[in-house]
Parts: sequence; structure tokens; C-alpha cells
Amino acid sequence: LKVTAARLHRVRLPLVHAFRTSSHQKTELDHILVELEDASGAIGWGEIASPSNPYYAPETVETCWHIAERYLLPAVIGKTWERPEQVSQFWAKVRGNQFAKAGVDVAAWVLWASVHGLPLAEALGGTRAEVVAGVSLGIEPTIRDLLAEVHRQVAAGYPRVKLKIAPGWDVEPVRAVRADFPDLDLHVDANGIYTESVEHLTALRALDEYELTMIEQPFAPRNLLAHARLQPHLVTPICLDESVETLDDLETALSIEALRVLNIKVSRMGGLTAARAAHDRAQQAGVRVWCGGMHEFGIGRAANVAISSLPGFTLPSDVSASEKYYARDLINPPVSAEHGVVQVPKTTGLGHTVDTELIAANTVATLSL
Ligand code: OSB
Ligand code: MG
Repeated sequence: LKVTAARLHRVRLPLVHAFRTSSHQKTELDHILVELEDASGAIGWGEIASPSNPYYAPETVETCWHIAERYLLPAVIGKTWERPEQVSQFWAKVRGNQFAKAGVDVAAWVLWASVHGLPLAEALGGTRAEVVAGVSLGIEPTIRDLLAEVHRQVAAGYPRVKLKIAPGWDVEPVRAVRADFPDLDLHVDANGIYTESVEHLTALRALDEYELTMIEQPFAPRNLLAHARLQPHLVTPICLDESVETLDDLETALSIEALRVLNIKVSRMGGLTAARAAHDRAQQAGVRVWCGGMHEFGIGRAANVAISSLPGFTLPSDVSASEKYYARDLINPPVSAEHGVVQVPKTTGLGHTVDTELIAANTVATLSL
């Protein structure tokens, strides 16, 4: 297989419901779609789902565009490969920049799966026909607003709810949601905002009595030791997200027991090849995994559904239906969830058609190489 042409499309879509985390609020998503084409005209799509600002990870939309244009696409175009795992080797010298790499890596996997007549999930070795989805809910203006949102999502059938927390918005919202939903699979995500101050540790330890499935990323991404120090004081498992960008990060975290659960994001790990390897390693180490999201449009979300079909993804993934995020998604059919369950497509490649007209209507920049 050989990529002979590549295109980038910077696309903006408004969110159905504004989303606030411990670091920022967003009302629209600005992602870069990647198209890889071979000499026969077959196309693989991928999505660079970097946030606009460097508050989750160091990348931004502009840095991703630059890295893809200048380093990643030139490394791939014209090279011959047999397996999609080889493609990330072409840019092995490029450090970091996981989101940019992930978009190109996914496009290569989708192209490979299409050319070989395989559904993406099957190409990856997925075994599940359906995937259980959860929802991730942002910080709301009031607890009453949050409860309304939780009721809406539980009524829509989602069996797991994750709440964003931050100092001052942690024990109270968790207590309120737990009171209304004693048996709900509930967890929290701090996006690294807590420190080991007495006040912060008191709040984190207070969360332990609400039977949360996990506390995700309480401390700063590079502070693995703080996670390892807190875990023995909690019954609730600690889950890492931002801390694990590479397989080496995962190895370090495992060796110091900084996590009991791993949130595997295709974007944060630099693509499907690395995400699958992280799944394999975590499974071997007895660490439970699930697939996190970055509010992807349908293309990135389809990759998340595909990786979630691997056997080790035993916790619900953030692969909610398209309609939770966007009034109209870029793929057909959109991702849909019934009783919180998403069917894994059985058709080849991405498993959805890409709505190029809708993409064109929402594109703010393009590049052809
Ligand atoms: O930490 O999981 C996170 C969105 C943007 C940045 C970070 C995170 C999130 C989410 C959204 O939680 C999950 C989704 O795509 O539904
Ligand atoms: Mg997270």
C-alpha cells in the first residue's frame, strides 16, 4: 500500500451543550480531518481531535496542522507499507505531538481496512459486536443544572456517568448525584487540577465514601508519584488519563502502582497502534481499561468505537451517540446508542460514509499534499 496524496480539512462544529472542565469551557469543536489516498483512489479518513488550547495537552489545532503538514504527511507520502502498524514508524523521530500523529495513524488504519475489505474493528482484532457507552458531563452552573443533565442522560439509557470535578465542585455534586442515583455506575474526572495540599487531599479522600468506579487524573499529568501516594489511602481506584501519553509512561505508572484503571484515548496515545498496545499491556498487568473521548466528530468517534471492541475494554467507553454532541455529525449513519449500547459496524473501513458536503460547508482551511 502506498499513500500518493493527502489532504487536511480544518472543520468547526458547534456543541449541542457547552462543556466545562476544571481548565476551560468550550462551545464548539475545531478539529482537523485527515484524508489519505492511494493510487487506486481508495481513501482513509482520520481526525486530529486536539483541543483548541494547550490546557489538556501541549498541542493546539495550529501545532497539529504544522506537525502534520511539515513532518507527518511528508514522512508517509510515497512510502510502501504492508501493515498499518508500520506507518507510525515513518515518523518515529518526531517526539510527542500525539494528537497530530493519531489523526494520521487512524487514517492509515482506515485506508488499510478499506483496501483489505475489513471493518476497522476486525482489522484491529476486536471481538465485541457492541460496545457499552457512558457519558461525560461537564461542570454546570449549579447542582440543579447538573442533576437535570444526569437525569436526561440516564433517561436516554446511558448506564455510566462521569462528572468533571474541580476544587469547590467535588463532594457536593457527587453527594447530590449519588443521592438521586444510589446504584449508578458513577465516576469523576479532575483533569489534573488537584495538589497534595491538605485541603485538596481532604476533598479527594471524602469522595471515597460515594462508591465511585474511579477517580480520574486527580493530579498533574507528570506527577505520577502523587497518584501512587494517594492510591493506598483510597478504596476507589485511581484512573490515569493525561499522565499516559506513551507506552513508557504506562510502564512507569504500573511499576509504581499509580493506577488501577487506564483511560485509553486513541488521540492521546498517538493512534490506534499505540492504543492497542496499551490495551494489551494493561490487560496483562490486571489494569482495567476503557476508551476515553475528546468530543470527536464521527470520524474520530468511529475509531474509538472500533478500539473499544477489543476484549480488554470492560468498562463503559466515552463513545456516546453523535446527538449528545452535535446536531448533525459528519458521518452517515451517525453513531447511535440504544440503552447506552453502540453497535460496532460490520461494513468495511470506517463503517460509515463520510459526509463530504457537510465537511465542505464547515471547513475553515484546507491543504493538499
Ligand atoms: O478528560 O476525558 C477528558 C473532553 C475534552 C478534554 C478532556 C476530556 C474530555 C471528556 C469528553 O471527558 C469525553 C467525550 O468525548 O465524551
Ligand atoms: Mg479525563
